Amino acid sequence: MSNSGEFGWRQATLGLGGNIGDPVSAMAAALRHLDGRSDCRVTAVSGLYRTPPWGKVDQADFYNCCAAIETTLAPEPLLDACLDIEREMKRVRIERWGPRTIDIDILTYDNASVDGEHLKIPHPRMTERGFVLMPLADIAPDLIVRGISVADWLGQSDCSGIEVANENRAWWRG
Ligand code: PH2
Ligand code: MG
Ligand code: MG
Repeated sequence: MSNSGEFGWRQATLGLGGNIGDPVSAMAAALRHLDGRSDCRVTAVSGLYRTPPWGKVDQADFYNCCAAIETTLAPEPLLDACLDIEREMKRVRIERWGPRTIDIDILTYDNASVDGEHLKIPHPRMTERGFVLMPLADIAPDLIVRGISVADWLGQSDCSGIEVANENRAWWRG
């Protein structure tokens, strides 16, 4: 990724998803919003995937994507920025792993390990979820997470039912 030596700018990856209303528009708006902040820039966005619900299966299919960003925000303020955007998109969340308009998760932040009550990095379940690994491998196949590359994690994950909904990486620019 570019500019890794530029003072103050850190590399992070995000996972986005949703399955209520118009999640594709919500994810696109969220990415444009992040890119518009002076302390964040979106450097790569994956294709768009349609994914079967994971965890709680009796709900609508999700749309998922991943993004690489550069940010001067520390992990906690970056999470706050993501949660602010979720609130702005009027996120509805009734239950854990249940339906939602938009979810923005921090997957990785440089090589940092964070083990806070509200924020764990790398995302604790990212390496077992095809709906994260498939889009993440579009933009960061060589990224090492818990000692293994994203491409290798993907090779050992279950991606059944996941479909490419839009392979044009500019889908979010609108
Ligand atoms: N998010 C969840 C729970 N289950 N399933 C899919 N396919 N995609 C998601 O983004 C997702 C999920 C909780 O964050
Ligand atoms: Mg979340
Ligand atoms: Mg999530």
